[in-house]
Amino acid sequence: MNNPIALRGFKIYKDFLSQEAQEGIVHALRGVQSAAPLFSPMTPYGKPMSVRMTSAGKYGWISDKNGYRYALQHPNGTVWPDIPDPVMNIWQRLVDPHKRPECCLINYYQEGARMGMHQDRDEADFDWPVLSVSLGDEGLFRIGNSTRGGKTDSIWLRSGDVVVMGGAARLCYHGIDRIRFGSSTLLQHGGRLNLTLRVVD
Ligand code: MD6
Ligand code: FE
Repeated sequence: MNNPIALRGFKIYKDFLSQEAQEGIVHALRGVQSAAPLFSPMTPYGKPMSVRMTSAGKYGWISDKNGYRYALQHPNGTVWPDIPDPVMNIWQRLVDPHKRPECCLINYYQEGARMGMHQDRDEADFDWPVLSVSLGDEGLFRIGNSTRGGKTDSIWLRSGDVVVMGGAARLCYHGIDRIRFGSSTLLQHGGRLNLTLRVVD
């Protein structure tokens, strides 16, 4: 395993996943998405997000007119499918072999999609990191500070890269400015998938 790059306290493991490992995860995610289809969340301000989402695990992350929160059910009323083993395995290797994350949020970026600067703070215990896996097209990841604004640094996340946001970085603002649509052939219809694993309770 290569040593991670440290950027503002984020640990970035470039090329963590082999091509075969990436393909295995994409295959497993097709099963997740058939049980829990991607949907377009509405922000509490009534604007649709450009990213489509679904989740696996005990909880899924949802957003609608009532706000952002973790929910036990997909908007279609079904419980979320299990987090696929090859995804859980990454957490066990990089974070903790025993404590399991309770949510795998799946974000899909079609051409033109982006994610504004945000903190991940809907979880109960910020001592657990958030781990993210990038698949498909490259995304320009921007990292800021624990309060909004100020200087930022950016890095392109490529397919197979894994990021761990923990410690002092756990509440840093971050986002995806843009993707390079068509830069990867991993996904059948192009675009970018980002998985984030979280301990929720
Ligand atoms: C993305 N990532 O890469 C968005 N959050 O599409 C995140 O929002 C994120 O990469 C928490 C920890 C790592 C991340
Ligand atoms: Fe995030």
